[in-house]
Amino acid sequence: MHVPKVVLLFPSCATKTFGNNGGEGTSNEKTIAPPLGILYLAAELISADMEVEAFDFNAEQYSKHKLREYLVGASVAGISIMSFNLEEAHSLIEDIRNEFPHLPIIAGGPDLILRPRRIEGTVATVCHEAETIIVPLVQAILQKQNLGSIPGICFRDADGETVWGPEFTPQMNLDKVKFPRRELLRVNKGYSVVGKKRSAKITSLITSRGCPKQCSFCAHGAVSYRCFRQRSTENVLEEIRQIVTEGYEVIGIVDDNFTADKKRAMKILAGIKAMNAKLSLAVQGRVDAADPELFRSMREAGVKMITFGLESGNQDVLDFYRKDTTVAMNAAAIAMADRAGLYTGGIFIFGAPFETKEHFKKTYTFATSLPLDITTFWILDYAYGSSLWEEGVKNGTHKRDEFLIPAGKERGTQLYPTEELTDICERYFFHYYLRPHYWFRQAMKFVRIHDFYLLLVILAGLRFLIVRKCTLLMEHIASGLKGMFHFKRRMDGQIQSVSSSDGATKLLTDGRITSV
Ligand code: B12
Ligand code: SF4
Repeated sequence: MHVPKVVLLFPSCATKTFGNNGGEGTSNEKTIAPPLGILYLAAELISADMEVEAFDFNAEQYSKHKLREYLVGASVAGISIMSFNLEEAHSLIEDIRNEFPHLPIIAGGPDLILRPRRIEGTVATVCHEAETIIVPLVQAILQKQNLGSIPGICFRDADGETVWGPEFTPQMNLDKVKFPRRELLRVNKGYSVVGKKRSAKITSLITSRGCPKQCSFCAHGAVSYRCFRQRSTENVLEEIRQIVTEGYEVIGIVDDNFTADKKRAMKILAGIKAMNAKLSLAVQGRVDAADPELFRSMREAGVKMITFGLESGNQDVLDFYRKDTTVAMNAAAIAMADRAGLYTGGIFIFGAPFETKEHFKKTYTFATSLPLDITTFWILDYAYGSSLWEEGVKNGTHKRDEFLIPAGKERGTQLYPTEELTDICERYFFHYYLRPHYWFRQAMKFVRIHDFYLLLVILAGLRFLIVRKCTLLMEHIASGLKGMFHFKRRMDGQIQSVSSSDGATKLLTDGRITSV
């Protein structure tokens, strides 16, 4: 009997962002978590007796040669799309169509949940969580049936019109969803927080979908049907037992808000502790859930690191983001987590419309006053699906088809231009880590909690800083060389003069360079 093979592909993401390496593979840098979405779908397809292969081009370098090799014998190809890999997804579809013109392609992913539409080159586009959709869809494609009865999808009919399937109802009981098939990714060992060679076997886990809060900059609600769904403790623990059996040593719990329900979180943590499995975990939490007992259970269960979205050291900014938190809560949560022996991460955002340099400085000073082990400063983005983005559309600062717009004076959303905000974030980032006090505190913490994981993360952070600083330095030198001939432009955009580095300005006629 012929067993159909479905090949699921996660395109590379050329924009180097947190957690991906511009599609260059794990050997140069690090990709920190596997794409769970396609692994969830793989579980459904396998249980319907199909063969599945899954590849993550964020973790291994993309090439057409590999694509050809991976797609041999495939009956259907599936592409996962985030807004950030949209361009790469389109070119991947084009490559598949060139190499395998008759292979049906389907697409889905967060970008399509946020912006439902048909993707050119596909036989069907899924605009929802697809666990209940994927099997009937693939079967219908293989049997050449009409796709019109499959909910949550769109496709092009014989007349070239886009047709939508019936309305989709999301799965409310997440315990019914099969566990993701992590073993399918060939690059399993490549996912790491500290680089490939020294890496432990790492994976991610999602115990709930959505978040009960509604911070104004956050798009999580929009990808999760604006509802908060939690898996039962037993169901989560069963998956963790499976993860342990598969030999994983590190789990990143990637829930939008793992600490939303403290009691449930504590039950899961107690269950992990009881497994005695020598796991290291990383979680994200909200400061309003801070509680010595919760943090102690985390530590006992093997949680090494907790990251908080602190956003700001200014109350007016926190209120603007509708965080429902205070600066004092931020400070208390970090101190508490640190005391519990957890490795602490804090994320700050710069760029609320009224934020001045005084605000930024206050946030930076606040950050340096906290026992934070990892701190990042990001520029505020107006992300599609967030309420800030919606308000921006209404106010005319951006259009509906713009999905991720950094704050900036250019758009009237900030007092300073985007580039200046980016520079401020970068400057504060380096200042933060170049303080002797920071390194002294890290050494003291290492002595206190005596955890080699901490040492590895610190070394990785140090390596990142050095590499980043060297890259910036090289860029600076390169732009300095270019700057030896500095072009001045007239208001109308024509080149008016060019000045050499010795300061002598050679005038130009008619906008052309006459002599240099
Ligand atoms: C874990 C996580 C990460 C991890 C791992 C990413 C990865 N490789 O998957 C890390 C930390 C690396 C990460 C990084 C980033 N992430 Co992230 N991440 C998440 C998070 C919290 C969970 C993802 C997850 O596992 N979801 C659970 C699975 C089941 O859902 P899913 O992936 O959407 O898959 C379902 C459907 O989309 C669909 N589907 C998916 N693929 C396919 C394919 C086919 C063929 C079909 C039919 C259907 C289908 O079916 C799946 C099952 O239901 C989500 C938020 C969320 N709640 O989903 C954000 C999210 C995916 N990330 C997001 C962002 C913005 C980023 C970053 C750009 C952040 C940054 N600025 O650095 C980077 C980009 C990384 C990259 N490589 O492109 C956004 C994407 C928004 C968008 N417009 O696309 C999300 C939605 C959060 C948000 N709302 O802002 N992220
Ligand atoms: S920022 Fe965090 S707490 Fe706020 S809505 Fe998003 S996921 Fe929830």
